[in-house]
Amino acid sequence: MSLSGLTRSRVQADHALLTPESHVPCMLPGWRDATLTILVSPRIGAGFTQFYVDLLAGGATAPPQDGIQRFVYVMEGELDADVGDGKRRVGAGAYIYTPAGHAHTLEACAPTRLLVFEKPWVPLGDSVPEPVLAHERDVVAEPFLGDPDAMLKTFLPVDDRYDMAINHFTFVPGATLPMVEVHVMEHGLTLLSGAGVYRLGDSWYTVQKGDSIWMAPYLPQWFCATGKTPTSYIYYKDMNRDVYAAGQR
Ligand code: UGY
Ligand code: MN
Repeated sequence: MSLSGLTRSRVQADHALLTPESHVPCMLPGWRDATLTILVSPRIGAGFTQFYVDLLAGGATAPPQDGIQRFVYVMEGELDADVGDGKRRVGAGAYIYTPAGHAHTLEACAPTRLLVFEKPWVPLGDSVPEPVLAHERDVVAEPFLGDPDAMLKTFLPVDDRYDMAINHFTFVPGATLPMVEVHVMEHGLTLLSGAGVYRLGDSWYTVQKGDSIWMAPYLPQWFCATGKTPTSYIYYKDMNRDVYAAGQR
């Protein structure tokens, strides 16, 4: 209960910081024993959607809308995932990508929290992406632009069948993004551990585990990890499509 009327959340035309004390869940048709908390969506001006799903044991996801691809990251709990080649039981750190129109089922065996990114698929010739069911521990981290204090894992194949990337950064305390980035791609991000300071446009925000951020194209952005333990975040960006096709905001 807030008696102060204060929140760390901020919503601007070109970015948003969405902190847990201001989250409001909703129920949507087709989801079983599931509560959704929609963080980023076309309603804020984004070209993608980012949301939490809290499933009770026995709960299940609904299929995405037509033409929408989906990336699911398991934050907590356990579920049975079937992306077309039989059921597999997976836990925290597992992730699932399904191309638009690809049938799949995700059923929780215990209370489970998912972070989901969805994006309208932008076709490119005849190429079609493959579904992915994998675990973050099996992805090799690479130093970001040569900096071993900022390690990056790339969860999806980096080829032009895929029009989006989901990546995972781990920064040691004091590590930073090496420059203030300004780029055409859009981001959605959730901090999975630790804390830091995020520059978004001309504002600097203290951020911590559980916070989510939307960054519009061209938003100046920079990050510095603080605290005494590593900071990690997972983030979305659009890629591999020419700007006319990708500019669907
Ligand atoms: O991939 C990226 O653009 C990434 N370095 N941006 C970010 O973490 N804000
Ligand atoms: Mn960036």
